[in-house]
Amino acid sequence: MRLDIVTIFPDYLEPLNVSLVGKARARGLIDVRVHDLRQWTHDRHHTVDDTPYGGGPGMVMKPDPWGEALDSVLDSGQGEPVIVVPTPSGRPFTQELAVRLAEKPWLIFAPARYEGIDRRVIEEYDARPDVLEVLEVSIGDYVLAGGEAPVLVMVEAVARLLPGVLGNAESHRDDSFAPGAMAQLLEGPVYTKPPEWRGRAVPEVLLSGHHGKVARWRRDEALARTSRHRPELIEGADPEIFDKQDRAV
Ligand code: 6GU
Repeated sequence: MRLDIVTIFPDYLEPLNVSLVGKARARGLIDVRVHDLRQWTHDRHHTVDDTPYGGGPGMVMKPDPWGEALDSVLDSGQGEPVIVVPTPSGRPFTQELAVRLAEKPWLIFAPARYEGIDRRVIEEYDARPDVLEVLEVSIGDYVLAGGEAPVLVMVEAVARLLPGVLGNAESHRDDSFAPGAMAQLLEGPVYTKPPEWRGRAVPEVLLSGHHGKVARWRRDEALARTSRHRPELIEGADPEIFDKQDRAV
């Protein structure tokens, strides 16, 4: 998979050299290219923002640098990319969207600072549905200073789904929010050695070697955790899912 990121803070994307994503890059599984938006400015001050039409606080990112940047990145590759524009007013970033993006050969991220990008830029690229897709995406109901941290979040969520990136192909089967057996439930607690720590014992069932009992215990813990932290996930779920799980464990 190829990932292009256009930003005024290339250093903000340095964490993409570390850990899971860094290793996937080193192994050639993903091709990440970070670009400085200011290379597509032509004035002495490398201006990327200006005051908003209609007044109001803050600054808006100018259309010209973004248009030149996106044209240049688009010209540098082939195939039909998805342009992801992080914004708190976007559609929610979910595991389902991460799975869909992980199936694409090429993602272009356009994180903005200030109050956002001049609307005409999104319209310009959204008007080319035959060759690309534009998705405005939010990572949650809170406001960040810019889209760079959301890009780190989305790239990690997508990268770990790519073939060969995780050591164990089963690792994301039981993820909270993964489709399948544990769909709609949050993951319960986990334990490792020693069997007793500061007087606290590991739940006995986990030491029993009884796979059926372990599976049922994990399911019950996941249900309890979900009703405590995310009751709406259970209320909104199809009860058939839980019946199916009952028969499975
Ligand atoms: Cl994608 N951007 C910004 N600036 N704030 C956010 C966000 C994105 N998602 C949640 N808050």
